[in-house]
Amino acid sequence: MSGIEDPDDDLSVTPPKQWATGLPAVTHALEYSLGQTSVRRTALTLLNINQVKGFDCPGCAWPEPAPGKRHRNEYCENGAKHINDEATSRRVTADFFRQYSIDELDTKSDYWLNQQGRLTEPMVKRPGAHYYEPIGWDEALDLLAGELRRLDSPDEALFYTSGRLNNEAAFLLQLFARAYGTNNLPDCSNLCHESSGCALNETLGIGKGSVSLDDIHHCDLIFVVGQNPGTNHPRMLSALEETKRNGGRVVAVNPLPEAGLMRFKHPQRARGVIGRGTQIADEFLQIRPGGDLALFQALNRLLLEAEDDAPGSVLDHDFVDASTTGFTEFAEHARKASWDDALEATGLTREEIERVHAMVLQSKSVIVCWAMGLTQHKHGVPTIREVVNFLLLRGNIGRPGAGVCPVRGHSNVQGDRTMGVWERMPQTFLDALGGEFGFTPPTRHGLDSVNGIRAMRDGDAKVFVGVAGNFVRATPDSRVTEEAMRRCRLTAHISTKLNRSHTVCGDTALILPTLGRSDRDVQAAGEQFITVEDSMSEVHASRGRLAPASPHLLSEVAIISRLARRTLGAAPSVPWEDFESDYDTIRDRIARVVPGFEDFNARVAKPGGFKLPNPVNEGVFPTPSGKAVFTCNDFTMPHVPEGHLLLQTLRSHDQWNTVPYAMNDRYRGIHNARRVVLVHPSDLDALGLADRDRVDLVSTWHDGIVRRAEDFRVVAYPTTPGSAASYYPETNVLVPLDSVADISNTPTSKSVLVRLERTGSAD
Ligand SMILES: Nc1nc2c(c(=O)[nH]1)N[C@H]1C(S)=C(S)[C@@H](COP(=O)(O)OP(=O)(O)OC[C@H]3O[C@@H](n4cnc5c(=O)[nH]c(N)nc54)[C@H](O)[C@@H]3O)O[C@H]1N2
Ligand SMILES: Nc1nc2c(c(=O)[nH]1)N[C@H]1C(S)=C(S)[C@@H](COP(=O)(O)OP(=O)(O)OC[C@H]3O[C@@H](n4cnc5c(=O)[nH]c(N)nc54)[C@H](O)[C@@H]3O)O[C@H]1N2
Ligand SMILES: [Mo]
Repeated sequence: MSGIEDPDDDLSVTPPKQWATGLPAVTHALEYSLGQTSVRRTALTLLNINQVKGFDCPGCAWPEPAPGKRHRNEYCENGAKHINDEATSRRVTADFFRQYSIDELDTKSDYWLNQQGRLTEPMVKRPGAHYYEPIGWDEALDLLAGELRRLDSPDEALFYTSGRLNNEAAFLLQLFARAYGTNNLPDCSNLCHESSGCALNETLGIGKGSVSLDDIHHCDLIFVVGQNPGTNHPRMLSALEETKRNGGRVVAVNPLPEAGLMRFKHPQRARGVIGRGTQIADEFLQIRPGGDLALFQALNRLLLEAEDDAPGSVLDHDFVDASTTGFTEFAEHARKASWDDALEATGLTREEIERVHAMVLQSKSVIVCWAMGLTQHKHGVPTIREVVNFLLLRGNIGRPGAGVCPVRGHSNVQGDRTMGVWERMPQTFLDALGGEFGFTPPTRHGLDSVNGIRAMRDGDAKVFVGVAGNFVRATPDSRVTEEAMRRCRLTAHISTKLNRSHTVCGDTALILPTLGRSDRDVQAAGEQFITVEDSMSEVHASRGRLAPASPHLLSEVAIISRLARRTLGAAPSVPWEDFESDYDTIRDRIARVVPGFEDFNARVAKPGGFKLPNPVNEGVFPTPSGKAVFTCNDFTMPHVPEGHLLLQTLRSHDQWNTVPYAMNDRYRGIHNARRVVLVHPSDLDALGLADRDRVDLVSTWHDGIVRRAEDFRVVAYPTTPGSAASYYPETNVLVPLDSVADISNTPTSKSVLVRLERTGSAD
């Protein structure tokens, strides 16, 4: 047996922390790492994270400082845990799969599956079999290629990827899918920042953020909205600390008083370890979930009224006149926004909003950062459009210290989109791709993640290929999704570690194990590096330094190239063999297809790499009118009937997306348990519940289906009254597949209507 047990569910609760990081963070990271691998491997991985000649931290997409300014330990607690989870010395071998049937593996927790270690050789589950068995690479890839060729239409295949994939492999994946004949490239962005992309593309003409690290350091005011940086982007706290040192101020907007938003102790500075740390938020707005559109609309109305009182002193008329359209309609609409609606939707007081308004008036340069707290709501797209209105009014876009900053999740999620991993790439990109490789890419939009599930459910998609993610656990309505996957003729996963997507199989299932970011990658032409793009459009090289987890692993580039060659044969003429042996040859092609990558190989060889041009910062808005667009946005707050709460599903401190690393959520004071639901004490009283009661979470949706997550423990917690919070992926079962954000089709993971059914009392 593997010797790894699921940790006991033994909940204990301590008061939420008022500050993030400091010495305990370093200790926690080392503890986890040493539990996974040797002292030597731990040291080697940690010394190479985010260094110029090392590898990019796969933890998140927050940028590194310029080469000369990097700390010798340019990583955070959670990045260190994440990389050592990959560098683990534990191995999943053919013996392991002989020991456990797939049904048995399916009863194991996400934690247990991940703790088994790195996958080491290709495995297959044949139709009707109950066990995975070893298979050679040639046979595995022939099998997959054969199924792809046998489909009636290329649109019956789905190619899912997470933003973990590097640029080179991402470029090849989308080239392969399109040469094969489909735009079915669902990705984790569909579940993540799609709302940001939709809103920013429409209003600014580019779906990315506009700020650099330097802008963050030198802005006067920064909003951190719907984001928990202490856990999910810890290095952002060093940036905010610098902002504060330079005299900037911070407004945090969140239903939860997250530790990292309050106070920060820098783990790599002496005063961070022993001192009181830096106060981060100058103003904390404890908002109702989904209330952000109303908040920014109220701020916009206040700005318009302030301009009425002192004409010419509040709005940036030169900018608005020269660089935007739609101001008049927007202003008329915003002036009608009612205070009653705003206060009801936000749960804030008028004084709080006016205080923040005064801070805005005192600030020349303003940045708004956000993450999942904005994107995963029904009106996520209009909310982000309203944020853009807010910034446009005072010309806070395209100049130093100002702009939009959607803080990305996966380390290369932005790069994958740049490389063409999107089911709706613009025609200009498809033309350039087809021109370069001599074929005509399909023009019909492909399926995104939610539509991909519907297609599998309905029998319209039959082959699922997943790269670098855990589709079954990342997606909503777990039961529906699992059923949909099981209907497939074939499911195949290119992965580093075991996860639930390997235990929920189609008739045939393949596990194709691959090199991780930290593994050395040697091909025919010698040692290779890959590239990634961070949240601020910086592209740089990443080189694995460790001996690969097994001699049987292939790189993602190699797997995709070999699969493509077998599936497509000679047509169209793509030099897949050259791509596999020398990644420079891929980058030469990227340079010819993707704007901004001219002379790619030469520029990425420089320490620190290069920054992609962002037209917005040159005052150019690539929208149809050539100007930034003001929009009119409305919202309907979800109706929360009596006895119900609005549940948000989020990350604990000890998990990386679908993978729990331990059972603790240290900053929120939750220990040794994940099946907990955080509820405001006043709601507990109203619902007749007591702290630590056992409950089932039952989601209510108008399709009448009862979705239930069983056996949770209630924890009294200072969240906004009326709302609740619980961890993903355990709660994905509650998110109805059809409950999605308008326009972006992103599941509303931060807005799930639930009631709590008491099943027992505190023990
Ligand atoms: N350690 C670690 N790092 C990670 C990840 C990880 O799992 N672990 N995941 C990576 C990925 S893919 C992503 S996308 C990012 C995610 O980064 P985050 O977006 O920080 O992740 P969540 O845990 O989903 O937290 C959402 C935050 O939004 C708040 N929130 C919820 N609803 C609302 C609302 O309506 N309004 C406002 N203003 N706030 C709201 C929640 O209280 C919470 O603080 O992190 C990345 N980094
Ligand atoms: N309810 C709810 N659902 C959510 C969210 C939420 O907040 N609430 N957040 C959503 C968000 S923001 C995201 S981004 C998605 C995340 O969804 P995914 O990106 O699909 O999930 P991950 O957990 O990051 O995937 C983990 C797996 O990736 C594989 N892997 C890791 N590194 C590598 C590598 O280098 N190469 C390869 N080939 N494989 C690798 C390992 O096998 C590991 O088991 O989940 C979404 N789902
Ligand atoms: Mo994400």
